[in-house]
Amino acid sequence: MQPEKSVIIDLRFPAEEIENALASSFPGRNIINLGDETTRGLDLSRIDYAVVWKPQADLFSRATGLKVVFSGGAGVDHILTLPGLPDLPLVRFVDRSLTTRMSEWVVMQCLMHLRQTVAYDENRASKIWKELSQPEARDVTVGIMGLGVLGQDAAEKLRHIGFHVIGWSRTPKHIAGVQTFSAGDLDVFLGQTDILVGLLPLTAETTGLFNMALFQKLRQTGALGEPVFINAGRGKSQVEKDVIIALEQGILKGVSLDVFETEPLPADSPLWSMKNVLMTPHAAAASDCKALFQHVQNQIDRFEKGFPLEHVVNRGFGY
Ligand code: NDP
Ligand code: OXD
Repeated sequence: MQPEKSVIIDLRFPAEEIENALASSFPGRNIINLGDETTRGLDLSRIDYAVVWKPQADLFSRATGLKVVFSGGAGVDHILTLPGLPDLPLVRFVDRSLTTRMSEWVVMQCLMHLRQTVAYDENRASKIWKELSQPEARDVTVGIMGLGVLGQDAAEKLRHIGFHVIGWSRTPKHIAGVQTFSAGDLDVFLGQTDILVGLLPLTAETTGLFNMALFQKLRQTGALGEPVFINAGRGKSQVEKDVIIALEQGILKGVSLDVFETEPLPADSPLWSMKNVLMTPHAAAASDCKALFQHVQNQIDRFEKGFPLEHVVNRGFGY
């Protein structure tokens, strides 16, 4: 019988989380956790699988026998640009826990803008007791750009709360209760959107997409007044200087950002202290290590039984 194949783990995640998860993952397999100093200098040339997130620079020149590369996250832009990335199947992370976390974040941000959290916080700081006008979720249209795994789940949950939800994606979609638009109909989609949610991968087409010209096309007369921009896809899809000017000029009423052009966000970015900016440090939907390793194990099992891998990245499209 063939010995069980080994798996390289090369993840810039908290070491303790990786170790805890590895304790009960990949039964019967030899695991080489490159976060462990004792693996330094090991021969990796005969290892079949690697699970990576911001891997070591020489990983692919050492691990020359890989058959599949697994991304530690849902997004793969950081892997596709790695020097020496072999021409192998690249599988991204798709999992209930990650999807649920992202929808929680998106729903929370939409509700915070709907319920005017920033304005009430300001009033509280000045001890002002004043009720503000209260639009209903159904009066507000949330437009989601990116109707993949994350966009579709967020759409369903926002709809459940009562928001009117529309969505935009590269190829046409049919989603119950959600009016959908495809690439060519972007302007029509934007013109109906009060809260814009970005859940797009970073590709050549989506780089710099959230810019002033786009913000100006959002509905300016919705139930919230000016529109709101929310982004948890990738920071390089937004032009931050345009976000700042749009906020200053009242083209945008508020923003929620989890991702930034440069991460960590530089200390001199005006976004840190601007009114109506809610932000989190690329923490909308972290990968749960245990769930990640289970997903990798499932895909390896499929691969070794001769079934097609799932969630394989299309390198031509870049996601
Ligand atoms: P999917 O691949 O499932 O979905 C991507 C969606 O974007 C699809 O609907 C796709 O269209 C659409 N899309 C891609 N390119 C274009 C384009 N040029 N024009 C219009 N639509 C486009 O990805 P996920 O939903 O799983 O994840 C989305 C992104 O979220 C990830 O790539 C990652 O960058 C980010 N992310 C961020 C996290 C965080 O913590 N902030 C955590 C996890 C992910 P189509 O359906 O037609 O293919
Ligand atoms: C991801 C991320 O892509 O956390 O999974 O950004």
